[in-house]
Amino acid sequence: MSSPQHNQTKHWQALDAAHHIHPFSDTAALNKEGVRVITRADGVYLWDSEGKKMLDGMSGLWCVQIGYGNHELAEAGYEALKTLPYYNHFFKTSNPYTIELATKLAQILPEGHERVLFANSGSEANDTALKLIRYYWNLKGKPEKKIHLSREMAYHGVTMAAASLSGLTPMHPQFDLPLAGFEKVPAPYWYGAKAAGHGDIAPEEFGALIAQKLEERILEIGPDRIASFSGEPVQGAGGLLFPPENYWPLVQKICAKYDILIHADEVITGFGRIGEWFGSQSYGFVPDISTMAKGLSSGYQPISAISLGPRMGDVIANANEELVHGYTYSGHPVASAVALKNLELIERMKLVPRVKNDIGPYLQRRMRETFEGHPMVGEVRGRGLLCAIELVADRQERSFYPDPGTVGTHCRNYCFNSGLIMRAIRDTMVCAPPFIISEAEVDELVAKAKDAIDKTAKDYGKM
Ligand code: PXG
Repeated sequence: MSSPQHNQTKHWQALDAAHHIHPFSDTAALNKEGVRVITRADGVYLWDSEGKKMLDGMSGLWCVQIGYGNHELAEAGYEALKTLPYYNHFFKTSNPYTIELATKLAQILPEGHERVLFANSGSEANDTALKLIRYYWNLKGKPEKKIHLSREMAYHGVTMAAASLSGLTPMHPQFDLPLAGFEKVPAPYWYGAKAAGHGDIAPEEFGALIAQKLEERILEIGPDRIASFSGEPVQGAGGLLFPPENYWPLVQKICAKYDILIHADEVITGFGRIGEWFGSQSYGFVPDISTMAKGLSSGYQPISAISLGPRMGDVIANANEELVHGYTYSGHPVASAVALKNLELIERMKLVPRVKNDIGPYLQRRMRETFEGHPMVGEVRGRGLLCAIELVADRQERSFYPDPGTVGTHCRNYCFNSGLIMRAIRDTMVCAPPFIISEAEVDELVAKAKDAIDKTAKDYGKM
């Protein structure tokens, strides 16, 4: 450690500026402004190095399901660190934490998902999933099935393949992506349908239309060339896009018709976020392969997993040859121990039914009644503990502000100042609080969001 100086925060900011490049940040601009140094967390709250307390409406980056400061999780990690801080699974070896975690996952995963592989992040899990999909088709004697379909505004991570799979276009030009073989189809973003020229279309009609666009694209490319369709059950970083109820069942039918594997990216929707263990269960479809991270360990350790349904699982497990893939830290014992304890705690504390029947509906009701008729709010949408508030230029026309992100950032700054962390995605304010949030804390979140949105509306002449 460098020696602390009179102003500890300024000292840290200077060192951070000199030596640390941040993800998804304009380095020069950030260095000029100075980072906020987060020093401590407990429950749903964070504290920075200046002692400012903030309600974390985002569970970090959509991941701290169980809330901060859980001692049982800390102790599970400490025990594993003392007992077996590291060993791998390459040399015909395994460890009890990872074996038990894989078994626990098989119990809670969608039916037929009996086998899992481990990795260390959502991006790695998605990269692995794409490799396994390619391998599956090679084993099946269909090597021409190589194209991966995914959706506009999808976020699947940042590795070469996961970024190629992502449909948020700003992620591509800096790195000459997407790679060849990645094709996009439209997203089932109903609120944006009018602005996109679909008129006053009803949600179910729109769900059917967007599913039909998928089928049209499959026929254009040729089903024999398509390996997989990837999708987040609810698109997260793309703006919390909840598909109409008929969308996923239709997608499942279309993929079955053309023999295309379905990959569910459950990195945000997994582990109870929208009221079932997995988002595919909430939306009534069964994936061939699922990827998960974040809530698997409540973010306490970096760990992710890839689960295989019967179709892929049987073929890959019975290939009778070496699977030439795996990371040094696949199934890390400490991360596995923490993830296992996390799943046990989520179960013991009945957090998934709490999100579904209790605190989730409470948040949704409070948000809707608070923003009903608000002059700047086009729509409040959500499910479980995911909620989005769409800030719009004209509610009747459902039209957006011309420079997407400006109003959102303006509002987010008000949130920060009042001690509430919410994300702004374009001009949509989103929250995804920890599952242990109390009703009083939901009230605080909603009141602070209302205050920030009112102030923004005033600044933009809406109130
Ligand atoms: N899939 C989904 C659906 C995600 O949300 C990833 C994959 C990649 O996971 P890793 O662990 O590689 O980051 C994610 C990650 C944001 C934000 O600003 C969202 C994510 C990550 C960083 C920022 O909303 N999601």
